[in-house]
Amino acid sequence: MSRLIVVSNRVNPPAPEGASSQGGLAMAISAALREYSGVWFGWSGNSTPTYTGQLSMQRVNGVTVATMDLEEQDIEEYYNGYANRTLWPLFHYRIDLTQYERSYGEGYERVNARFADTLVPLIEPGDIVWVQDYHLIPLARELRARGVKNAIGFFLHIPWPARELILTLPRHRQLVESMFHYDVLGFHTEEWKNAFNSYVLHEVGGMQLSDGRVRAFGRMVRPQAFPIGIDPAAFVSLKTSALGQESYDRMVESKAGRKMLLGVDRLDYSKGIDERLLAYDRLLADNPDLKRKIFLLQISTATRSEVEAYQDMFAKLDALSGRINGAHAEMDWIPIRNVHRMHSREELAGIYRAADVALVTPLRDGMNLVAKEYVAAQDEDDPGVLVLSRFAGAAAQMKDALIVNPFSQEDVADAIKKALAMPLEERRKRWRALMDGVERDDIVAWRDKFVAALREAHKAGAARPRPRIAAGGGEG
Ligand code: GDG
Repeated sequence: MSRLIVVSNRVNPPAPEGASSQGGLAMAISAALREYSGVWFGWSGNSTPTYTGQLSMQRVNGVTVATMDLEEQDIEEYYNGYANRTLWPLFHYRIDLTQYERSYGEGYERVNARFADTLVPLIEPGDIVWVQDYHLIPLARELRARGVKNAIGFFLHIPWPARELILTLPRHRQLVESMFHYDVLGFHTEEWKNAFNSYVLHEVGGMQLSDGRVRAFGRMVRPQAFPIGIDPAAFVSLKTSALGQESYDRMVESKAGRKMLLGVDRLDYSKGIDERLLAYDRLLADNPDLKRKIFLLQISTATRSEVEAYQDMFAKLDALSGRINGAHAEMDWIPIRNVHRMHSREELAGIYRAADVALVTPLRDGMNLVAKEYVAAQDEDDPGVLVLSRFAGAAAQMKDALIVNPFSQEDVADAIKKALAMPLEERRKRWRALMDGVERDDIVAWRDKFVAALREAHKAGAARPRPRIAAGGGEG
């Protein structure tokens, strides 16, 4: 059996004391690596005065982890710069926040080359390499340039933007060309995949084959949608664990008979937290009878504090929730509980379970796992209602949620009212349909489908002579 080598910006192996601090994605990757006896390679998170390319190998709970340090300048230009100040906002449709600095692009190329230099000696014939996310888009090109012939696949965890947006990126063509060195390109949804294909067909004159592959730049690649999932069984055991039960009981007690709305997000402008709060403000202003009968628990945790766009977000969020609380609160009731602390996964599962309505209203999101985790944590007999943005990748699968336009306060407010009034029978019916999807398209299905598609594509590619496509025909 061939080994699996997973490459991501950061690695997150299972903690020795157990897996509860690990997210679903990290757990799935760890499980795959144990199964295929592979290696997980990435940046250590540490800086070094000068780059040495030295690998540090460790075995953590059955998973081999290989990490390297980066220079300060690398971290600033590649990670804080190109990844989080350029690609992240651009791919989330925020060209107003996107910074187009040449030095960031150069740092990105340099670090991808460094990843390749350090990774190449680890790769053995027959290994398959699975690269994760927007930090490492050109990695396959760098590996191929160093003679790597193995199967290499890429999965993008964030949206692929519309063609008109990516044209604002200097050297967009080079970025896309580098993706043709993979065998498979994975996206969460057909929509993101189609946006990629649209660029290839209309900007570089590529063509789509009847089997779904696309051809351009004299190469062929298979773009395909692989919607990521969660481990639903793990969520059921998290919510019934001692800590999960304790947090559920605490929440139920503090609800004091009121209905609870819940938001759980990394504090990021793509998640639509301010817009959600404004919709809730509107709901309270238009429906004073709801006051004292409901409240919103908004949990927003810190992220990417090095990047300016994130620095004043807490202050802004606190000011907004303070204003809304000031406008509507009564002596014995506060409309918003605004919480910044991280919770353990067990606590989170108990909180999800206690929430009557989940508000998952990003302005743009690759998938959104919170939507799936909320569904998995519900009690079958009395499930809550999921209000879900049409701009989350999850909306393509979770059609039995109340689908909203997060840019419209009225639309979100109407959906909250509908959720609060929904009869038990309808809640159960919608939840069952949602849960069936969460169970079917789980994290293991995502992983196994990707690995199978990568093996298949590489086998087919190896059996076929690589086409030499003449210059012209718009493919250069
Ligand atoms: C990217 C894409 C895509 C949140 N607060 C706490 C906590 N969390 C966990 C949630 C969930 C995760 O963070 C967030 O996942 P999302 O999917 O919602 O969003 P991103 O972090 O932006 O992830 C996204 C994903 O990649 C996977 O492909 O779905 O679209 O943007 O798992 O539970 N976890 C703990 N305490 C908290 O307070 N323990």
